[in-house]
Amino acid sequence: MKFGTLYAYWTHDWTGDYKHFARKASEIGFDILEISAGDLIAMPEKELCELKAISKELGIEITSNIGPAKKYDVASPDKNVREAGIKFLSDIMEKMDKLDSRSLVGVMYTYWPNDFTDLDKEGAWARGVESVKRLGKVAGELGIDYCLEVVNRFETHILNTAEEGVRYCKDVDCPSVKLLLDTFHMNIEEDNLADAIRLAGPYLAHLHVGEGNRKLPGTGHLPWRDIGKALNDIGYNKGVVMEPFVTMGGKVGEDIKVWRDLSGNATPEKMDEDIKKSLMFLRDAFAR
Ligand SMILES: [Mn+2]
Repeated sequence: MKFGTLYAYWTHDWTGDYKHFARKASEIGFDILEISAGDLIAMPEKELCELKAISKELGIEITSNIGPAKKYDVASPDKNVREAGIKFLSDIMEKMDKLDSRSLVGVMYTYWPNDFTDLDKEGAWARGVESVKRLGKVAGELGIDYCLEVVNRFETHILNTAEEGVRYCKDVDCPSVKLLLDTFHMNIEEDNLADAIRLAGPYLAHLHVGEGNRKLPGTGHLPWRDIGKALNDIGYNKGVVMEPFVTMGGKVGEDIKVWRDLSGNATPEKMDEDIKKSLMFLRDAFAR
């Protein structure tokens, strides 16, 4: 398994200096830095090349995360919106190819967060499947894993459990279309986290990790050794990426709903120490 973190642990904006965060992630001992895929669209060629060069030099893999805006909803009842979404996500994958980022992860079967004004789940499912079939083809041609994130009921009504995720992947029926499970969402929706991972089996191609309150793994009550055992049972060898959200402020704090400090008022130095400790804990808990 390869271990990583989302850059947003260190910032309050859904963007940032990824070269800086790649260096930071590497210093702490990570294998992966996860960035905002939406940023790649406007990123000049030169910057893409520089980020690619630095990540290669550091031995850091870049994964790309997206929660598409409603205007790019590939499951929208409006055909023009669906087409705009397919173009947007295809353009992102072209940029990812230049960056040599081979995993697109997130809610790329609809938009995020859902506003729950249209609750036609069946319709959104069927339209999304048709769009994702086309996107999966683009992903396959570029050698990208297109990992659909299963999220909790407060963020979408379409995919809330691993069982739904597997059913959706089977409907799409495209080898590049896989699943992303996230322990924070699973803690809300699944009966048993380890069983959900076993159910996802070969469809699982990315894992987000965080405690039930999105604090660093190892600081709360989630059954990390059981999760690790399930991952080893299915022969999981892909990304395990933390998404810790522990400080208030900015668009990140607002979107993630961080209304209090969860870091223990940590200094920047302590934040780095804490994430390093969590990484060591996870590597141990997930060891075979
Ligand atoms: Mn996630």
